Amino acid sequence: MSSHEEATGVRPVADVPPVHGPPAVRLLDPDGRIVDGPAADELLPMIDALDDETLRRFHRDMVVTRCIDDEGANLQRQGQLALWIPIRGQEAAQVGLVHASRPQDHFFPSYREHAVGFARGIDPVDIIRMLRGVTHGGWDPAAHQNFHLYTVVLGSQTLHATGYAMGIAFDGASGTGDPGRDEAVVAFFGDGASSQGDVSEAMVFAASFQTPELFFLQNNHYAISVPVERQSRTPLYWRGEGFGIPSTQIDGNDVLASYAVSRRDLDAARAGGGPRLIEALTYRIGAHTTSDDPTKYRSQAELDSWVARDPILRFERYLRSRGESDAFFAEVDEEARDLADDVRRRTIALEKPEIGVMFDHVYSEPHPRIDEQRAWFQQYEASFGGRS
Ligand SMILES: Cc1ncc(C[n+]2csc(CCOP(=O)(O)OP(=O)(O)O)c2C)c(N)n1
Repeated sequence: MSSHEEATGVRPVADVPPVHGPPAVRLLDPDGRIVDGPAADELLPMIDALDDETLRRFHRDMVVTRCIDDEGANLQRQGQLALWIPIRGQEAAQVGLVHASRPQDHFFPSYREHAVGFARGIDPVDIIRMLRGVTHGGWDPAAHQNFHLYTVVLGSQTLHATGYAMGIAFDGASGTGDPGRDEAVVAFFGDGASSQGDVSEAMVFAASFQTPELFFLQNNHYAISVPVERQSRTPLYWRGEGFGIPSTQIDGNDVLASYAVSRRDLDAARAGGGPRLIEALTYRIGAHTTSDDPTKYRSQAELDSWVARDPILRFERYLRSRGESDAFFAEVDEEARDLADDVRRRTIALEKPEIGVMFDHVYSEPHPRIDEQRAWFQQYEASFGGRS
């Protein structure tokens, strides 16, 4: 009996055929050493072209995300947030991708893309605001570095992303030959979401209309408690190939692999080469959300094996081998701590929205029915005497 079967009583899918295909692209091994090989020949020149400051930035963005992520979980435990969605373990996949993008690219996240947001320059409190329930949405991507609203309905954002990418193609805003202007779209989704019909539909349209788009699949091995083996009998990146979308599997805990493959694929998509898919093999170290208990469906041994492949430690080893000092790592840790403290202070200071604000943008013009509903709601809230 496997550990998963023992923990859940669910039998794993039987007779999964052996998987063939190239190994996942990896440029950095868990000890932080550059890996040689065919992928390296193609991709390492992109890494060699990065200056020290950019490499430091990769580390900083991962550490800041982790620190704010821990703070988010603490805030939830203290009753300050309704929910938190931990990202620990997935920092490298996301940070590498962000640094491979251009400011004009649009991101359509799911709900665990905190590192994408933070590395892109989103104020963490804007994300926390949603999880504290003090906003009814109304997110303007143009005011948020082209980072669209978090999406909880699994896979639906891949359709939004593909529609947006089709718009870019129809407007002639990609493939112009000017990389400074050409735009692309990134659609984020997970291994569980890959079972949603929406994702297949999005890939059909993307392939048919050759959208300037990157499907970024973070395979963190679980859809809440369901292991990836139950979602697919083949590696997930084969799905993309089946739709005619060139697809690559990467070691998602290697920030350099994520950067280089994303850079290659986004450049190709922006230049008019059609959609691409990346499957980043990674692991959600924490719970699915703060409402979940992963010890019910994962073994300690499995968890330990992934903790040993921690993406931040791996990159820190690499930076140290290049001569980065203790002082640098201490400085980043302190900066991350300060930012997390600031996020905590500002979260607790967030005010409740005014009663009735949810009625404001239902119609562009005044509407008697809405006025009636607003008045009823205000009266209802008032009946609690300020205790609601
Ligand atoms: C359409 C839909 N069905 C079911 C759910 C409930 N649900 C929320 S998260 C989740 C698992 C998603 O797993 P995955 O796509 O691998 O993303 P991860 O949470 O691992 O990042 C499910 C089934 C939902 N939010 N939307």
